[in-house]
Amino acid sequence: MKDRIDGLIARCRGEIATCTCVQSLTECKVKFLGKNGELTAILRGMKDLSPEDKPIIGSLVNKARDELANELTIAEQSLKQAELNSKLNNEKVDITWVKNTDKSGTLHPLTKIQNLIIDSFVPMGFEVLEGPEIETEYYNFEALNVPADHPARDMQDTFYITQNILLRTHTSPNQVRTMEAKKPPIKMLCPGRTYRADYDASHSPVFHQIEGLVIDENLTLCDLMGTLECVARKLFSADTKVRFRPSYFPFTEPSVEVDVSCCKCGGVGCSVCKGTGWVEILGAGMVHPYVLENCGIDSNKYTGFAFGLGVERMAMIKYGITDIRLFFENDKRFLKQFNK
Ligand code: FA5
Repeated sequence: MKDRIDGLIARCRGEIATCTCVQSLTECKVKFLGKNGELTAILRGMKDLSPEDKPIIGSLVNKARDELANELTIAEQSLKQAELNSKLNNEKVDITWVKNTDKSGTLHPLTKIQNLIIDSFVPMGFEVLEGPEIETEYYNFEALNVPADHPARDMQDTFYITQNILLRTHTSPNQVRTMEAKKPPIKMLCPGRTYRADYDASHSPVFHQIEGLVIDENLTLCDLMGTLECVARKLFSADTKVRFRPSYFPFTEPSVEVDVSCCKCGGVGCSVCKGTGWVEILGAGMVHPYVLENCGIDSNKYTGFAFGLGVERMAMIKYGITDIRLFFENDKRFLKQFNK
C-alpha cells in the first residue's frame, strides 16, 4: 500500500509539473484529490486493512493529501500570476494613441460670424474688450440713462438674480465700463453673451451681441453711418444696401436702427426678411451727453457713437436661417453645413 501511495504522489507531482494553465491544474486536482479521485479511493479501501496497518496507512494518506493539496495551491497561484502577467502584457493600452477619424471639431457658426464681424472692425483700429455677464442695475440701466421707473426698462425683459444684480440684457454696460477706465480717444468692440426673457423663432433667451463705441472730438452721425455701411458691405456683399431708420434708445441721441437689404432674396421679399426685402441688424446712435457725463467725460469737448449688433441675427441673414433655435440645439446635421 505504501508503494501505491508513493507512486500516486510521484504521478501527481509529475502532472503538476506539466500543467500550463489553471484549467489543467484543476483537472489534476480532481483526478487525484477529488471525491472520486485516486487518493480518496485508497482511503475508501482502508476498511479492508488490518487494525495494525490502518493508522500507519491512514497517516500516510493524510500526509500525501496535505502535501499534494499544498503543492497544487502553490502551482495554481504561480499559474494565475503568469496568466495575469501575460494578459497585462498583451492588453496594454496606449493612452497617448489618437485615432485618426478625420472628424475634427470645427467652430460653431456663431463663433465664425462673430470672428468675421470682429475682423471687419479691427483693421479700422477697434480694440476688443470683454465685460461681465452678471451685471449690476447701475451698469445695465442707470448709467445708461435708464432710471428705475423708465418705461425703456420694459423694452428688455430682464432675468434678475437679486434686486440689483441681473444677467446683462445687452453689451452696452461695457460702454460705461470702458469710458470709466479709459480716456478718449476710445475705439472699442465688446463681444459677449446677453440674456433676455424672450423665446420664439427670432428671439432666444441667450444670444450674442457685439458692442461698438467710438469717442473722440468732432464725431458726427456721418462717422457712425460711414463706419457701419463699410462693415455691412464687407460682411455681406459690395452691393448690399444699408438703411438707417430713426429709433429710440435712452443712451443715444439721435438713435437709429440699421437694416440691410436681404441677402437671401436680394431685396425682393422672402421668409428671411418676412417679405419686406430688409432685415434689421443693429441699434446705434450718438452717445447721449448724460451717459458721457455719468462716465466722467466732458460732453462739451467729446462726442461719440455706439452700436449694438445681434450676432445670431447676422448669422441668420448671412446663411438664410429662419429659426434662431437651430443655433442652440447642437444638431450635428445642422452644424456640419458650416464646416466647409
Ligand atoms: C440694444 O440691445 C442696444 N443696447 C443696442 C445699442 C447699442 C443701441 C449701442 C444704441 C447704441 P436692441 O434691444 O435693439 O438694442 O438689440 C440689439 C440687437 O440684438 C437686435 O437688433 C437684435 O439683432 C439682437 N437681439 C435682441 N434681442 C434678441 C433676442 N432675444 N434674441 C436674439 N437676438 C436679439
